[in-house]
Amino acid sequence: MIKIATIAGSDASGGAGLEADLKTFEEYGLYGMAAVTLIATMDPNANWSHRVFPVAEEALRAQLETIFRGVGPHAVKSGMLGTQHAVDLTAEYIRACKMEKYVLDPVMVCKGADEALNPELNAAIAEKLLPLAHIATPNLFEAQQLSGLKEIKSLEAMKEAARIINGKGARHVFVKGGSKLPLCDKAVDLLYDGRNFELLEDELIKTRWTHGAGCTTAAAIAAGLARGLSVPEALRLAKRFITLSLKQSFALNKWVGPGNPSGWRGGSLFA
Ligand code: PXL
Repeated sequence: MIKIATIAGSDASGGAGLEADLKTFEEYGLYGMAAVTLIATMDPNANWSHRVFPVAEEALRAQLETIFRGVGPHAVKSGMLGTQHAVDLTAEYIRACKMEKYVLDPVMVCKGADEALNPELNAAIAEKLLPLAHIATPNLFEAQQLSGLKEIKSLEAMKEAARIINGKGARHVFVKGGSKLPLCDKAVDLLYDGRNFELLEDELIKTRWTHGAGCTTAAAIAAGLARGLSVPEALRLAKRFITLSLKQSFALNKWVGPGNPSGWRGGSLFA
């Protein structure tokens, strides 16, 4: 059995965070494990506003010890870390266990909460985690934060950001333009491997319900690497996976809706 782990926040609503990661790992036929960095809740009595409850350093270290030294995953993905100690511990275990297949999803925002979660953590993510990442998967906002560029509204700017982020240590940079690139009728993402750019395009799924799409994409990339795919192969498969997931997205309530990681199956056991 191929084993894979996520170091991420728990999204109590189930669409993003480690819940999205574990669902995705399952779809890829892998054995998934999770180290919880924080618990994110959303308040139905306050317009779905988010609260974040960090997990204490000792409890996170104990989880990483279980996963890395107790089991030994083939690949690891990190998502929302939320605290300085979570950044430090992630770096410590990835480095000490020589984890090659590490996908860094530098989560800085939640959809529906536009402001950066912990601006002071972004520098720590760049400094401590980018140099360890086999692939970093920033969206446009995160690429802007990590590169220091003022705005990213074109393919040229995405390329420039990818170059800068590669220069900070990430071996591959996957900038997720997704639906956010202006004047574009495709979902466009960009891979840079330090030498060449590859543009990945797929159909643009027009839906409001995209909660967890970033988490799911990064989890699918890590899952592809765990299964032995090359980086370009893993990215292409992940992109197909998220497109099919978004085709079956749905509303949880009036505020939020996730994609469906089982969308690729095109049906249901109970159909
Ligand atoms: O989608 C970003 C994200 C990541 N991780 C957790 C979250 C969210 C957004 O809600 O709750 C735990």
